Amino acid sequence: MEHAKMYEDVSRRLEEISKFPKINENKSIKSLLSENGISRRDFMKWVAGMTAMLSLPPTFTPLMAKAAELTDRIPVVWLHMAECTGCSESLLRTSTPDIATLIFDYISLEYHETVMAAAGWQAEENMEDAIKKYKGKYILMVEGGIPAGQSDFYLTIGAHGHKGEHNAKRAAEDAMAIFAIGTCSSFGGVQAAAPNPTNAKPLSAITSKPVINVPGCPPSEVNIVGNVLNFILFGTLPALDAYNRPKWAYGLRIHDLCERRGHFDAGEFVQEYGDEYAKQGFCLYKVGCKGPYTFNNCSRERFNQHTSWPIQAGHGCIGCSEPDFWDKMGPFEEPVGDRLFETAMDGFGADKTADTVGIAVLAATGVAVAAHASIAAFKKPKDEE
Ligand code: FSX
Ligand code: SF4
Ligand code: F3S
Repeated sequence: MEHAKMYEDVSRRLEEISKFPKINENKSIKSLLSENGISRRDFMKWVAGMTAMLSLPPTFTPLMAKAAELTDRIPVVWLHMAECTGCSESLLRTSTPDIATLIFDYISLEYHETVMAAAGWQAEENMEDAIKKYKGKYILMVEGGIPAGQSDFYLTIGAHGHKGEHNAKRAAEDAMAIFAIGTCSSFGGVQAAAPNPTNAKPLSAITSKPVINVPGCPPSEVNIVGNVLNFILFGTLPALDAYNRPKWAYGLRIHDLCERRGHFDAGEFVQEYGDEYAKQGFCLYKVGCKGPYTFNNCSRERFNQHTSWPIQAGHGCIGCSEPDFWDKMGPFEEPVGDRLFETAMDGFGADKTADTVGIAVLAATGVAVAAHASIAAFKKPKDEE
């Protein structure tokens, strides 16, 4: 779509959303940010970063600012299934909450099982109330794989002892948009690893509504909040890859923008953890880095207010945002050799080029990106199931 037309459509949409009632009458995102010492200047800097992250032109920055301020009209219902709560923890437990965390904290107040005060009957009532009050107007975020084992007892929740699957289906029915947060909810994750004793499934397997996957174990806070902003701006599904991941976040491999990439191309590898080359920050490919097979933006966005990420900290990427990573990416500290992957790279690994640098590397990279692009173009998301 032409930018001017898109700008107009988005402005109109934001105008509509600004008529929605606020989640909390006494607070707005604006007041929340100033209470937390975040200046307008810091906010606009953050907004400009989010605009670039979503691959929008800089002229969209004022619209993005408005969208961020309007997050206080969009309630979130956040459910937990089978998982470690790492997705919530990574967002909520930062020592100095940044803008993404504050916004998220605010919009998830409506119903978030980790942070709400209610328990037992009261908690169940709160969920039912939120679903009724905001019917068709809330974003559902689900963290965790959904056990669908032969027995009902793999995941029972709350005073009625409902199955997790029951609650997820119920909340999905009336949601305006659905996000599977984390690899567990997107693909099953660790608990779906062989032999998958609880028959854990991705969220997309239990609802016929579209589910946007935001994988990563955990995903970064910017990817979570970026999806909310994208939804507020456009109200439609973003461009998705073969695994229903938004392309603005998962369109490139970790390897494509890795700070150690120069060492990979120069054939400079850490041979074992703690060696001289590790101290020099050489490439971690030979100690198992799965960055060449993994589509995510950690190398660009990092974690904890952009301070660091696995490879910067000295360990290879373990491929945590890919389907079945637990079974397919292991052993995590060994290279994959010539094993074929069912990732978007479909077997075009970097393995053959790790020792033969130069033109071969460039060719392999071209192949990888092309392979990803063509899968994304030809496979419809539902074909993956
Ligand atoms: Fe944990 Fe979330 Fe991993 Fe899963 O993250 S960080 S096991 S993706 O569902 O809590
Ligand atoms: Fe970075 Fe890993 Fe690629 Fe090396 S193999 S450049 S450490 S992503
Ligand atoms: Fe996961 Fe690799 Fe990023 S392990 S957090 S996708 S660097």
